[in-house]
Amino acid sequence: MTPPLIAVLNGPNLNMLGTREPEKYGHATLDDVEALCAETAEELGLAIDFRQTNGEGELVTWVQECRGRAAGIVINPAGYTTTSIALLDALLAVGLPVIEVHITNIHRREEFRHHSYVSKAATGVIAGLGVQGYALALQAMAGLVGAGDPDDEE
Ligand code: DHK
Repeated sequence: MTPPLIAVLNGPNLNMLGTREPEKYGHATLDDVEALCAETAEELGLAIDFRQTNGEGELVTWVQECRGRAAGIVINPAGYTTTSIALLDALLAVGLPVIEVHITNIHRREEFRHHSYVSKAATGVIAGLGVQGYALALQAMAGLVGAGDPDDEE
């Protein structure tokens, strides 16, 4: 059985993980996060397409391209969480299960980080659990898309 494909999309400044405000975001780099996602996905019988961009338009295009290609989207929209109606519209347009991830607990931070447009399209939201939130999101996604046991030969 072909494993369901999950797009793991990362927004602006997440390419700087590891050196960016480590007291908030931790020491793991984006490569570490990709490795964690790849390992978790394999255990769960999922395939991933892991990407990062600083551009809002590119993120919107990647979401659009998920239609007919991916079974679900795990997204850390980063700074576009609170600003991007275009990203929300793209997520609504593709009609796939979406899990929104934030490394930090955005609700304990500045007021302007509390409101998320993306949450209006999200099946679930994970915030404040560090990069482990990505692994938890993939676990939840496996349930949502009905991923098979990777040891099953069917
Ligand atoms: C990452 C960012 O870049 C911020 O803009 C968000 C989010 C929080 C995170 O916790 O992963 O406000």
